[in-house]
Amino acid sequence: MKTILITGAAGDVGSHLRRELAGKYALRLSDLRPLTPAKGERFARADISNMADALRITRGVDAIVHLGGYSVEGPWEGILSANIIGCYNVFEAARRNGVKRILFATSNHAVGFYPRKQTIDHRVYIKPDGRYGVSKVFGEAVGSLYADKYGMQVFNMRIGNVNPAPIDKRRLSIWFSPRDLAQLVTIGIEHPDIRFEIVYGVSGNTRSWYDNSNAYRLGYKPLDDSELYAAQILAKEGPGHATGDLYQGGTFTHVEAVPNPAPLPKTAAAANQAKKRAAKKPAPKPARKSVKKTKKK
Ligand code: 15L
Repeated sequence: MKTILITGAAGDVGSHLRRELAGKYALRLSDLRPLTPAKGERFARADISNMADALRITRGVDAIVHLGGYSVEGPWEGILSANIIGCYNVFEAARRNGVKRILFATSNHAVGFYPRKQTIDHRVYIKPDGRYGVSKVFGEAVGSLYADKYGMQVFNMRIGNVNPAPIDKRRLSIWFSPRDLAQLVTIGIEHPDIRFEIVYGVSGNTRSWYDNSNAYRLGYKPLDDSELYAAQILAKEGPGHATGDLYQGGTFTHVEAVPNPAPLPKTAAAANQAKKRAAKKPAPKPARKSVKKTKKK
């Protein structure tokens, strides 16, 4: 039985994946948050922005499903440490530990600024819709480098929205059911010819704005289609947003117009408060300059 490391295992996607893959693989789990492992799982708490932790968790595994990091738009400090430094550390630690295969959970937000009326495939130029999207593009780029330079086998899944059922109109186009997620991940782990691939992590949705032919070429046959839920979802859909509704990334394309949805990490929040307090202090009065009077002619 293969041993698979899932980073970010305590998150939503990780929880669905653990349930779906139970018994199929020996699961090693890691997360910054605590987690109680089920039978057949092993858990190691780790901060992937720390290379020593990344080296510790990637030792002795056959493949890594890298889900760890920020999963929404958020403050740059958090994204930098978890999604940029953390992602680099996971790839580099895998290389040093001789782990050949990485499945990287990239996101629809790596290409979220494509308009909804356009169908895109795995070859389109990147169009991130926020700092989170940029961090996913970074991960795809690191994967490309490690595939070309070190012969690693990298499977990038631009994941839509993993949920037992789609939750709104936009998600009808990007819904990814847990069992389809498990099927795609299994292809990423088992397919003999993976070098560097980009696929869309979505179910076989009628309203999809992706041409997912690359996933189908590798054997993916999604079992679910969000259309089953469409009437019910559309009936309760709210008024929408002028910008968000134009683009595939939805709210991620305008999220800065509203309060930031992700809380700052404690240290960064404290630093910000200190800055605000310093900014409020009245500035010292400038020294009075002697102004020479010019004679009126
Ligand atoms: C993502 O990339 C996020 O990880 C997930 O939380 C959802 O927000 C999803 O995209 C989405 O676009 O719905």
